[in-house]
Amino acid sequence: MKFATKAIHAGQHPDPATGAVMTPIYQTSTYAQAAPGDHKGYEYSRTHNPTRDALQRNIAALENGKFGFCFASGMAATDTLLRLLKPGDEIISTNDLYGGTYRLFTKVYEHWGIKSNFINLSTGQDLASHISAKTKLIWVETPTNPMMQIIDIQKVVKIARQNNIWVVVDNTFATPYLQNPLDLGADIVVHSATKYLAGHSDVVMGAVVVNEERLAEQIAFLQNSAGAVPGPQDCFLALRGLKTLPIRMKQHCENASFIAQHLASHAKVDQVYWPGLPTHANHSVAASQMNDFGGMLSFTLKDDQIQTTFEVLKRFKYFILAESLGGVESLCGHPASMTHASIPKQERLKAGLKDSLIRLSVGIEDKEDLLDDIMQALG
Ligand code: P1T
Repeated sequence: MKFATKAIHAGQHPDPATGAVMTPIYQTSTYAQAAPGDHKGYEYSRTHNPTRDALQRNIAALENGKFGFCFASGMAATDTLLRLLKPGDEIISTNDLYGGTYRLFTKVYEHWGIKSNFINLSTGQDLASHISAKTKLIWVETPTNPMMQIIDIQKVVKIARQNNIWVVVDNTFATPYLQNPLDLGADIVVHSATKYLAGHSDVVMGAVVVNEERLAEQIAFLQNSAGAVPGPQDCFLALRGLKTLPIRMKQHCENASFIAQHLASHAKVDQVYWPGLPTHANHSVAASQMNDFGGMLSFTLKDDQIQTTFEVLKRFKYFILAESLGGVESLCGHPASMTHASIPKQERLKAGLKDSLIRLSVGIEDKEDLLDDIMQALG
């Protein structure tokens, strides 16, 4: 089955009870048993729910994986994966990543004896020298949020394999339409399904996909034991959103490309970070491991004063100033004070996250309208 067919059909079949073509919302917490243990495969909805099962199968198929798991948020998915570790274990991650992930690694898990090292994985140079016997997991975000660094997944996997370390790839920005980390050797793919997968800014959800059966058993155990599962209504919305993932992503990419090129020649713009630009530091890696370059881009202003940046952000009309990304509508954000405020300024600056950085989630509206909006906002 090819990608667009999988997006619509994988993991789903007409409802056995009624023939309903769309997977019903099984809004139930529990299931009748004829005798103790004599049931139809469903006992309690924290463990299994038919709407969630269909969604999990669908996301697994899109990621070319065998086992999918959904969670109540992207952070709940990440939290569940970190429970695979033990006190004393260490994580290596990128020096540019979603602020909430950084916060969970540093402010929550360090208390439990799990240390994280944040290094620039996009240069491909430093990784081996940071690995120790304690390193159990390498956490890759690519493209990174919000600097759009690209990390060579196969290069990371090669070093990790030599050292028996799990590689997790947060595939939120790329989606399985653009990038398939499991095919590149990663052990685990994680998503904020809140974003492109669900696609309409109406659901908060996370997802994990793996191929290895033992790892799947551990994650299933944690999903059920810790219990951060999404409700069936949200699973239905995500399933519906996924059906249009390929056509949405095509348009996101086309619109972002158009905008990135115009921003790159704008007199008030300093740097444009979009991996599809030939000037992007990791463009060739992006071109080899992604099918296109995505709908997220960031840029800095030549005038680096925070006040100037805020004035630009206030002038946007179609781009709504809001956290999050990946919906059909365009959003703009100020990472330094919004999504990445939990990262200390000196750490942010190491990755180039300046006060004048504006992040755009380019939606699928008419691209000329979007460009007009940016031009008037820049003044
Ligand atoms: O928001 P939640 O569904 O819990 O997902 C967390 C998360 C994980 N990984 C990446 C790459 C993310 O971007 C996010 C959430 N990010 C935002 C809310 C944001 O505006 O960047």
